[in-house]
Amino acid sequence: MSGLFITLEGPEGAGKSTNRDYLAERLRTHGVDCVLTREPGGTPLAERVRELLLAPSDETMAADTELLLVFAARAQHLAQVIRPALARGAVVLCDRFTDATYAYQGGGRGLDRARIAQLETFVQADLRPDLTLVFDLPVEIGLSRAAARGRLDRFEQEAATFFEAVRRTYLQRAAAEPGRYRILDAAQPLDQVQAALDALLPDLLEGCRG
Ligand code: T5A
Repeated sequence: MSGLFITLEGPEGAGKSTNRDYLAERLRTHGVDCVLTREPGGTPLAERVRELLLAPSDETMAADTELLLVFAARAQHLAQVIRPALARGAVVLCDRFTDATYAYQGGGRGLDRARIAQLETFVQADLRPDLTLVFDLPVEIGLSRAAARGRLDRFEQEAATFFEAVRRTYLQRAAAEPGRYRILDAAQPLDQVQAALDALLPDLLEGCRG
């Protein structure tokens, strides 16, 4: 058996977690076994790496350190959660995955994409998401949603130009591989975003059966 690997991506405050939960609820009403998880994180050890990545600190984190931590957490997450769930035939709904690395460490930090690709192959071998939902919205709307939650994490303290590069990278990657990505307009009211997800449901259920 082989499950379905769905990732949810987008800039800060795009509604990924909210819509991951919504999608899981819809799929479960059709009897689908869903595993909800997130990156960085998803296992106790990987969640500790997440804390290192997100905590503001007086010591500047080198971009390479950030990149390696992200992939270290991912290796653990794949081994403990994602691969076992897919092997038993579950649908994995993951809030961020390697597209975020291309967007944040590649687009935002300016790291060489070829080096990210090397680590991607090293850590994942040939595993890639079956479907990636990109929740796209103007940077200022996402940041204001994130700011409404209170204290900003290390990434959220970046300048708007960083997040413009993040957003651009997601859109470029989606344009380059349209078969894997669906772009949703996340600036719309939540009920409209969720209506767009409902429209994807028949194809998703078909994918679960296939
Ligand atoms: N990161 C991650 C990397 O740099 N490299 C990597 O490889 C990976 C995997 C943490 C950080 O790690 C970085 C990127 C991130 O900066 P995260 O916690 O997933 O990753 O990142 P955030 O984007 O900060 O998560 P958020 O929780 O802020 O955003 P979500 O999940 O997109 O948004 P959500 O669902 O929590 O919604 C935010 C708020 O907006 C409201 C919600 O109710 C909530 O209050 N909302 C809406 N309001 C109005 N209209 C809508 N359509 C709305 N949708 C949601």
